[in-house]
Amino acid sequence: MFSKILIANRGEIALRIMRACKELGISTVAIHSTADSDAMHVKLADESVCVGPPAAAESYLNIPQILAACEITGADAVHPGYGFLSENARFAEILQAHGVAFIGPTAEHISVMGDKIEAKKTAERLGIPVVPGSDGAVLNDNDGRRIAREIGYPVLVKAAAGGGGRGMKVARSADEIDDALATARAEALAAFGNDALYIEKYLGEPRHIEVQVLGDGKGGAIHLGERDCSLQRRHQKIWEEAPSPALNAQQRARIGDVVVKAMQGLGYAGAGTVEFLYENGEFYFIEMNTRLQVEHPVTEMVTGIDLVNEQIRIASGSPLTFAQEDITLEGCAIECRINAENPRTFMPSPGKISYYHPPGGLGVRVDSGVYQGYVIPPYYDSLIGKLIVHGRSRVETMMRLRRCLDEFVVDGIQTTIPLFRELVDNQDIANGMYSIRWLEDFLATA
Ligand code: MV4
Repeated sequence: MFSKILIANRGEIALRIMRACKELGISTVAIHSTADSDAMHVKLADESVCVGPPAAAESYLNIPQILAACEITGADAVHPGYGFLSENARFAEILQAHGVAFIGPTAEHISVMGDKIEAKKTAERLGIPVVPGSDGAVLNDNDGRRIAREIGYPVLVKAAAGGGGRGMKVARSADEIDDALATARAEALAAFGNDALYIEKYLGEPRHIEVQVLGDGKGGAIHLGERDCSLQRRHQKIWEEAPSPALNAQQRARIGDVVVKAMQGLGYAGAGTVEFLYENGEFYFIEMNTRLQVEHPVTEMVTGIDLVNEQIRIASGSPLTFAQEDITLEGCAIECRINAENPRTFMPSPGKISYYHPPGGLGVRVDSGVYQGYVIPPYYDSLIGKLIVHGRSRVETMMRLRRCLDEFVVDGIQTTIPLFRELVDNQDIANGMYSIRWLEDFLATA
């Protein structure tokens, strides 16, 4: 087992990872920018190293500085959290070359899943159902037109280097395909320096359902059920829940089984998430995330399993703590992302938290990196915390969530809490009847 872990992240996720380290008896090193000297993750770590100025490119993404911090402190492993360097294959490789373990999958698996065309080919080869579409990259505009005609309109043009919705264009008919290809290609080149495109049948109103997996890197893998992350705005999830209100036990077992077999075939190591669009009772693979995700706590609440603890054990070469038959899903968990933003416009709202009172009680978890008197810097993601509520049924969880939102006080800045107070009282949300389009429609009309 590792003796000292450097956490290459900030905010609530850095705290989350430190808690797992502490329970394993592992000492912790925080890194921080000059803007984060007063951040909670620095206060809670055993040691801390300043790695650069406020801009993430020069601090939290600064590989030479992070390597130096490992060397200075004698850290034997790095946990990257989410975002920043978490899906950077080169970072994983460089660490290993310097004798520091990367707490995550192999650089090879990060790299394969980072290329959405490679990821889709790999998924298909491993028996995962994919969205009907081009067989690999579109060669040129002629090829694109032919493929779109064969798939049948509407189609979606996607960037191989994309993800998170960037470089995507819908073509509703043959009239729109040339424009979609040209625009997507230009956007992909500008954003990623890679203009490779692929085409898929466009699904109109799917749900976003993702399956959590753990692999031991030796052909062993288990799944921990799914999360429904359909409630999002501009590809930013705001509400996630487990289990999905749209699935029954048979559907869950079927997709879980497919994903586990694929991860066993891949020899996947660590925590991963296989993302699907779900429409008319069918699952279609879109992407795989090779990191711990923001919304991992809802899975922890319904399974009772500490995913970060498992990640650390796996990276140190230990076997999985659980077999598939040990995994049972208990009740329902919902996560609300508390962002320092205007709850209507989503404009960032950094500044001083003049008063802070988080909710508590049975089935309540608040993962946050802030405290009363803390000044939220303007340089980073606006996520300041997550409210995760667990109950025996979805109805109980919703009642508890409403109570927690009433109890939660964050003064001095704007937050998304008032939006969640609306959602928890909405009939569609109460019924679990929502697709990936629901929130944007709601915001446009409410
Ligand atoms: C799609 C789709 C509809 N049809 N693919 C958006 C981000 C990227 N990860 C995949 N995305 C989508 N792919 C086909 N063939 C709709 C989306 C999509 C979406 C997916 C998941 C969650 C939210 C979304 C919001 C808009 C579009």
